[in-house]
Amino acid sequence: MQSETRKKLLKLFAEANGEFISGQKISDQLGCSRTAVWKHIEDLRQEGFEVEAVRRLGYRLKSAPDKVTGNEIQLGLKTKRLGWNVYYEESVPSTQKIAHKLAHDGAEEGTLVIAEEQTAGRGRLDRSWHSPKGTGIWMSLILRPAIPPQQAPQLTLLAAVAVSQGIQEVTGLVPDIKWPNDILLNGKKAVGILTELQADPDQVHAVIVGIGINVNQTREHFPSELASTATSLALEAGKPVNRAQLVQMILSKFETLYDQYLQHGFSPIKLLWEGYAVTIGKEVVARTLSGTVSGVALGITDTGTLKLRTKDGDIHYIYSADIEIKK
Ligand code: BT5
Repeated sequence: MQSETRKKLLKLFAEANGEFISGQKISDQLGCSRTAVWKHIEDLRQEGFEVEAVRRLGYRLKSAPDKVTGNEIQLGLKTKRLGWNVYYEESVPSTQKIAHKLAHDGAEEGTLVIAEEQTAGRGRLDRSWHSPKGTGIWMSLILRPAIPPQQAPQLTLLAAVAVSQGIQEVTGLVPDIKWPNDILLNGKKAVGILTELQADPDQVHAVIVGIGINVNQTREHFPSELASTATSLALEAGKPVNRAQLVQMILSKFETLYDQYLQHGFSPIKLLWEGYAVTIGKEVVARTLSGTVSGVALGITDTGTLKLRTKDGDIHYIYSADIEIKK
């Protein structure tokens, strides 16, 4: 994780917007020696940042590598709490697993675990999540809301809105949300969300929001079983998308929505969610662990549960399922 000094340096570079900052100014603002500043700059260079150093002018950040390291995410990050503790790895089995351990060991709210590649990425019910190297965003965010466990599914919906808003802002694409956790572009899955809990029966200790986003995959990246069902932002937008910038935008949107949620409850989030939802009003088949129900999706309740009306007029409340949209 990054030191406070590193975070300050990244803030300075972000504010300078590609212009030079004098070495003296940096060392004053960081409260450390010119030699220490130089060491931080060398670290950034090692990571692939291009920093130009010119006598008398100082340092200028010319470019950042196309990675999702803590340094890249924090360079220009606009949030107050989310994403200021980043745990980054090139390759991990699953960011979710690491986030669980960090949360268990007391990691603060807003801690983000992110990797270039997952070798054992997970979906719901232990299904696998395809996470090839350097192409997508594979991340897990730790939250600590004071809510009872029954309300945690609302955070999956909140996450879906945050990711949709982030995608829309950065790429101009308008995503669809399929209840509860899929984000689709042109009917194909581009994002999956997995929300897991550490909780007592009456109190949540930590929520681990796992978010997988297909960003820069080409068709060839997808294995044959996903070829017709999955897509990436780059495929839909017709151009590559900067992953670190998208993570920053999603964290900003997430923080705003999360603050609203903590202050005013789920209603404002529900409205926004409905704006992106494709499931509502459609004929759907809901496959749950206890059986299959077909009917019209009427909407979601105030707790985020899906309300279905069958042909016989019976109302079913679905807490968790895979949804197939018929028409
Ligand atoms: C999900 O599960 O959609 C939740 C995915 C969460 C992934 C993130 S990545 C960061 C964090 N760390 C993890 O280990 N996981 C989280 P579910 O609704 O069960 O969908 C899983 C199904 O989606 C699979 O059975 C495949 O059919 C399909 N799938 C797998 N990889 C995909 C991909 N990259 N893009 C689109 N669909 C995929």
